[in-house]
Amino acid sequence: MTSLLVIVVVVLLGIAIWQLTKIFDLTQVGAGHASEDSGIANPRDNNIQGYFHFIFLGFIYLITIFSFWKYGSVLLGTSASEHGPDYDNLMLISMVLIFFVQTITQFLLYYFAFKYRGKGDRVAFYYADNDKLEFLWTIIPVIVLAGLILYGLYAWTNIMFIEDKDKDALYVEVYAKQFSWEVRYAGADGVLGKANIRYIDGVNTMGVDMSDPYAQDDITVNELHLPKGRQVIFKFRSQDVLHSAYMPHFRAQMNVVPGMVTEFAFTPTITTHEMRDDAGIMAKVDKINKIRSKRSADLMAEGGQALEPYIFDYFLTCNKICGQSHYNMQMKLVVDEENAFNGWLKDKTTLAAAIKESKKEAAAPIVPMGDGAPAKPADSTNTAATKPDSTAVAQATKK
Ligand SMILES: [Cu+2]
Repeated sequence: MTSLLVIVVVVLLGIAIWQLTKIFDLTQVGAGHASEDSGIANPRDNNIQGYFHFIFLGFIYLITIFSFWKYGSVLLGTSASEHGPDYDNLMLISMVLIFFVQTITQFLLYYFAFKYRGKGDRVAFYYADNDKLEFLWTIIPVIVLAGLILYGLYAWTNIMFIEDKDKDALYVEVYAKQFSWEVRYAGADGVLGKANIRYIDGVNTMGVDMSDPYAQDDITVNELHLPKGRQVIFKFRSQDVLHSAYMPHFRAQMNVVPGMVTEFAFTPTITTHEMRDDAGIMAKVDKINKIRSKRSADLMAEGGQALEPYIFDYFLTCNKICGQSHYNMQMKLVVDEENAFNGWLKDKTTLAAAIKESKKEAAAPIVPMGDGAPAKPADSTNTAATKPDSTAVAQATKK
């Protein structure tokens, strides 16, 4: 670190000395020493600079086209939530507008810089003002921006306004901590029991207040399952630092803030299975698997094991740099048909039962199984089993 600082200081010192010599050169102007490299632009310099503007303009256009061609495929594909198309529309309109305006204004900027480059004894033309022009270039952006902002506000309120539309919304708590997620379902009563960090104890890793009657049927898991076509109201809590729950396929993101509950709601519209047949997703999966098979070949050449092919799954990921392992803070997200979802949830043990079980286990002497390993609960997605869910997605992005 110290040597880096020394290098930076030496470089800065070098630049300072170089600049000082330039100032010295400038003081010599008009003292009879003016030459080709005097630092004063001559007509030839002005011409070269004028053409450079056009080269730079071409560069901007080309890099834009190249980026669309090369990276267009990494944009978010089909949205899988009810509000998704509105969100995408707002994004598209804003981007098209920005793109259109910037293409024209950049051209004008560089064209005029070229057209009025220094030439002979041409001097700047003094032009005080033009009311009509000023009015036009004020009123057009005002109208366009006002329209965009109003439309944005309308879309934003529609997305962010949470109401239990069908009185049948699913309440889900998403709990963030360095560096994993946990999920709690409200159970049959549809109400999440109170929770506080002080109640964290053993298998009660989310600090649910077990004296609250509403908490008795709450279910904690570490894989997020959602039913298609039913509104899901999320309550976010954080145990430690600021996280951000990001579900890109659903166009959903909400900060997860320690000490408070944040909310978001959406209705999933495409199940995981349906999304796997989406053309855009299939292309992405193909691309990932091509990279994987190449990597597998290298690994096997080194005597390692081949990577498993990637299968698409939705995911919830942290979008706030929250610490060292932030990059791997992901959770698998599954969207099922309502029946399949209900079946999945029905099989889960409630937190109350898990606590009871763990107390019983703690009281009983440990009896090792045949292979010497302690007995494990059968259900691996229940948090009560304290087994981290390392999903395929988390593994796929880790490199
Ligand atoms: Cu995080």
